Amino acid sequence: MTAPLPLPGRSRPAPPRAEGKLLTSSSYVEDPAPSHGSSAPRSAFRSDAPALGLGGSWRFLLSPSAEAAPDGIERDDYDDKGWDDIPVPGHWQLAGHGSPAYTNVRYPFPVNPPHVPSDNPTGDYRLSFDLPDEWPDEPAVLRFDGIDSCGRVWLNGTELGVTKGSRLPAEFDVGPLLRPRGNLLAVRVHQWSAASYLEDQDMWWLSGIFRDVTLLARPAGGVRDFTVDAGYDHLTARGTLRLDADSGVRISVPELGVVGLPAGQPAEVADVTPWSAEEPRLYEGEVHTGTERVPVRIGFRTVTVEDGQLRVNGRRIVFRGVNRHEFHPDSGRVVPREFAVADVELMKRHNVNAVRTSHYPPDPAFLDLCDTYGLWVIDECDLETHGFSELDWQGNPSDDPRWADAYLDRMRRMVERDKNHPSVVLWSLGNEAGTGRNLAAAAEWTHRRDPTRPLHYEGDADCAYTDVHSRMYASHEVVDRIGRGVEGPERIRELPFILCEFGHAMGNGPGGLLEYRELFERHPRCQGGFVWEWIDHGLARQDAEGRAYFAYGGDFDEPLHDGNFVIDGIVHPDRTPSPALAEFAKVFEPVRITGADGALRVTNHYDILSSAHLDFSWVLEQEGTEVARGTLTVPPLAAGDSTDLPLPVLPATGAESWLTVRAALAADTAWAKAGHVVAWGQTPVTAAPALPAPAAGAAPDMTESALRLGPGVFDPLTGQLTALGGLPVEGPRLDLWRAPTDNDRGSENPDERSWRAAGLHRLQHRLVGTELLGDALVVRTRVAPPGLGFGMRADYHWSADQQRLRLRLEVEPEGTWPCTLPRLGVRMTVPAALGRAEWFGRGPGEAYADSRQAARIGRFTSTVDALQTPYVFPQENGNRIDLRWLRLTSADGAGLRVDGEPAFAFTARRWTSEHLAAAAHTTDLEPGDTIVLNLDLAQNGLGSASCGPGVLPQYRLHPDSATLTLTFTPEATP
Ligand code: IPT
Repeated sequence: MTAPLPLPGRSRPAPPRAEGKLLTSSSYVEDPAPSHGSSAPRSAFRSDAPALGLGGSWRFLLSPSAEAAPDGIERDDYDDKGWDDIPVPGHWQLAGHGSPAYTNVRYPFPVNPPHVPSDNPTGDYRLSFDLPDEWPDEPAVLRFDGIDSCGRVWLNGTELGVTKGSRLPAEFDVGPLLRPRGNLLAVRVHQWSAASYLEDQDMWWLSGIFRDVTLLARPAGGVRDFTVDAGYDHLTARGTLRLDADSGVRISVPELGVVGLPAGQPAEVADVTPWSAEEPRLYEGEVHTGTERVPVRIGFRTVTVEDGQLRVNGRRIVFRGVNRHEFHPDSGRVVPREFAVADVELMKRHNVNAVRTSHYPPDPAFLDLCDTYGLWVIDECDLETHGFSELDWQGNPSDDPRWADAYLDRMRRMVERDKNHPSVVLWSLGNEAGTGRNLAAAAEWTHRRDPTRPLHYEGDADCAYTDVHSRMYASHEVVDRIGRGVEGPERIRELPFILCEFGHAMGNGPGGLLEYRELFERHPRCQGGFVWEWIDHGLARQDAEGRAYFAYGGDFDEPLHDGNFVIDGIVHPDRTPSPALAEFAKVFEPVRITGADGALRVTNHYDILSSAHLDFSWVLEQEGTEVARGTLTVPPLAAGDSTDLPLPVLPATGAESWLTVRAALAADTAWAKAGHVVAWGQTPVTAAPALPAPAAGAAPDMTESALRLGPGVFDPLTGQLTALGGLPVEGPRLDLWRAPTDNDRGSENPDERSWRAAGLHRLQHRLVGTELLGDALVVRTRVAPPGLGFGMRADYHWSADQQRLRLRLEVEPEGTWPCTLPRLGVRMTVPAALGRAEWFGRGPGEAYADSRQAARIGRFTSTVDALQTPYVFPQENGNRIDLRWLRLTSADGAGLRVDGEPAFAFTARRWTSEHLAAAAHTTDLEPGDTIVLNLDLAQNGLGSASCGPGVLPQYRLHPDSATLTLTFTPEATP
């Protein structure tokens, strides 16, 4: 007899099952009830009482199911020699055990609540630890900041309880169980539990003890918990400080002259500086008893909803926000502190003023950073049941009484943990969890527990139990209707409105941020929003040749996955900014500098701050080269104010010249040094002089194999340019195609589908004829898709002098075109050696019709390689716009210059659009032996249809007659 084959995914045979008899004690796994055994939730604080971090290397065993996990792991004498080591905090899938899986909406298991797969990967963790010598003989708690998804905990053989609520803390009383030496902590973690039904966020499924584990001494007579309520009355500039805590607990804030203020007794403080995201003034103090002292940082602020507006300290605020998931490309939802700091600093440097903690409370340390640096926070509960939308919301836990306790438990644990953070200005019940009584009950509890903060939940479309109207991905038109008060039921028309998600930043995009800003400025009740989302969740991997790339859904052979929908951040996985972040920073800059009619206008768009902390300076550039600079005296402007100033006295300039005015930090801040530019504006000073006379006069010279015109050599049979002053080239030919972006492909956008249906990716070029018209060569073509009747006449008119070759391309659509065009321009190849670009036009970064605010007029240089934006999922990128001229040169400085009449856009890459479109990862892009150069009149805008509205009408590129004029000049080594 042969041995049975092991079942895939099972490292050991499951124990025999006896009919009708429960063999396991893991029934808690499928219990919708929340944690048990843990103590009442309380504020996350660190006092002067001893604490012992238990992070580090633990012992670990992964079993394929709860049943297959070994018995007795909690016992001292259990032998874990055969186990592995694993870092805590961490996810086991990122430590070589099992693999990550990504789904957006769908649960990766059958929807049969509260049941979960019996193939339920179960990770057993063991740690032995000693107490430090000075550890007091006192009560203590063991604190877990996050276990995904369900953990059963034992200390020294005694079961402490079970915790669910992956991104929420749990504390267990352990005092009497502790030993000075040889404590044994054992934790059994299940990947799936009933709680998984409440944790269906759009992200990787990753399990384990992924946040800190800490042992905290709890001194007798110490501070059990406390709430600091620090309100601010903007009419009197007075703060009110009130401590809620057990009697005997006091608060002292020496800076304010508050000494030993007892709990329950409010104190008025005159002339406090309130806390805001723009000026995050914190007062240091202590909450104390005779036996414990807790350092606290107090920010005075009052959040209200009044007259249909969300106000802080009496001021209307506008969220220029991002949705932030916790993510690191190596460690998943374990975000080391320096990366959280990097996030916050990057945000602040890019004019982000708010964070929605999508869709769960972050590591508590992140909120400390938000307090310190100044970010408005919507703290969102760890709750999402989105997968039920696939079932028409049938069986949604949000309306099922079996889950009532779990909903309350989650909200309580978040609110109690984070209540003392001034940065948290709104609570959010969760995300995409439909509607139902459990949400209503959680809302009611929250309102009662914390009347100082309004409540958010986008799913409550009628705002039956929330305080702000919130939507995701509403189009500009809908936001405008909301702003005008003509959308939706009466109740929501009276409330402030925010876009809890907008500007879906998947791949190249979003387009249309500027037009959202305009709506936030036009309508007082439209109070901004949160771009989706901060960071691409790409996991760092290497291919067979050791080349690094970022993985997304499907890269781990998941049977069910949602591909690259998890790659939708405005920073790449390694936190390098995507062009969208620069666009965000420019669109939402807190000061606006514009020029018109020989004057400058400066407007302060901060919600609170005056402009006094900024220095203004100007630079005059002639054709992108600096000719003069100076400082600009701008009187301090209060928030909302504006001033007009004369232009500085400028020297005369001969070529096209622009004045750039910058507003920079006058002094160092926590997040940037003095000199950091927060805003800028440009105004033209000298218009481009008349173009030099077009290249003409060189007569065509025809031999059998070549037709020469000035520096150009053409194939007489095809009319194609083959060389330019000794440089082998191919093209230029009409090109209408681009490698579709995620937004072109978006489900709500028919663009890519209609483009492919129209055959724009496989156009055929028919030579109609070549003729010599005087000194000009005219190549007439018709470009059209196979199988279809419409097409485009494209006539190339070539003229030249001895140095320059000029192309006037005239296009004329024929027949009925069914769709917009991805791009309109020409494509050519040039030698691979021409790897350096210099241009006068907009830069330095990529820009598209509806995402071009960050690109300024200047002279820029880049290598061709650095022109590429390495979107995790390859797609059209790297477009530079409004070029007056471009030079592509090799290392010796020789190459090619292209002048526009008046301007053009370009991309240059070492592969074609077709290669780009076919690539699934950046490592699929192999440099070819030429550079592919696209010179365009225009491209279609980007929009944000990967999840949201498509390209706004004014940015759509329609087939129309058009002329593109370019002059090519070969350049010798200087
Ligand atoms: C919305 C989700 O809230 C968010 O988590 C993310 O999935 C986003 O979409 C898309 O990336 S829900 C969607 C139905 C609008």
